Amino acid sequence: MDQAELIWHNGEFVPWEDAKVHVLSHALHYGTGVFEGIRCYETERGPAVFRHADHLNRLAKSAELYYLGLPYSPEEIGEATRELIRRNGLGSCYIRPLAFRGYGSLGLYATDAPVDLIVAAFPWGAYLGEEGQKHGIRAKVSSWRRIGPGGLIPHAKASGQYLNSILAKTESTNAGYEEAILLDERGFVCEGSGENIYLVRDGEIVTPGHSSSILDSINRKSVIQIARDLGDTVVERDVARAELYLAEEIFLTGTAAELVPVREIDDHPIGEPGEITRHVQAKFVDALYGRAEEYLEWLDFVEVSTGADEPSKVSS
Ligand code: PPE
Repeated sequence: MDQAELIWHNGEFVPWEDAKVHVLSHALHYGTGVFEGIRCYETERGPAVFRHADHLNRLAKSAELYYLGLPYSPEEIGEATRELIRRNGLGSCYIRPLAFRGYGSLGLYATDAPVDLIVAAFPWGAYLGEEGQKHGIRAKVSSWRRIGPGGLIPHAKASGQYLNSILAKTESTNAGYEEAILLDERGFVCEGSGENIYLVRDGEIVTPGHSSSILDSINRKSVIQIARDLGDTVVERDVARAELYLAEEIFLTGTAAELVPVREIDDHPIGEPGEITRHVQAKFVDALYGRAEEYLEWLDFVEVSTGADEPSKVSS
């Protein structure tokens, strides 16, 4: 992976290679962590974090749902993140805050093990490839079902839950596909291993709703709003597996992946990205890079000193 200089660790900026934990940290054993995937984009007005507050609020909610008391408020984490981007001298980058139960005790009721918090920010390119963003990817419905609301909390972004995504992603990659699509416990379409899914059927955008075990996604909210603002109809409802094969267009969204069209699913051709996918993608990318006036409020600009107001040194 691409490294940066510093990582924020429990309130301190430490060198990348020194950001370490004890091997008996609780989260290593049980997956007791919650995290975020956030992106910052180099805009004309400098680096800007996309929907920063929404991501940090989701982090706080995920922590609460898994009984992890966050040692810092979303505002403090946001400030630390902006400072980390400045100190690392980053423009476009991926941001990974992680709160996890650290070293102190093992066992399942380990409330005396502290909750540690890190924020890392580093360069990370297109998750499913630039070709994928342009021409679409090949996906496969997984034999693994997405975790259900009866056993875990699909709405939350918790570390341990990702074993489910990893099983699906590994299966689809080993079978030669670029992404896995998981069905929910009922057998309806849920989402990708790290992205939400949308189909175009009879000219309307259809996407599974909150009762389909989807993550409470930030980009899904953005894309639904963008599509509606563009005049498209968006319907949130259960989606049957065969509808994937019958769809006119399919695309995925996620922070790491951004908006990625699907050109083939379970060996059924969908084709090159269609008209609706293209216009939503174009506006979405404009929003990410601060080129869409109407969505500027989604950006948290990182003030970077230009050095202009530093006293100039006059040589004698
Ligand atoms: N579903 C899952 C399971 C998921 O992990 C993500 C994000 C999404 C949907 C889309 O959510 P949002 O980013 O809020 O629109 N996946 C993150 C982690 C990916 C990884 O491989 O790590 C991400 O995209 O950052």
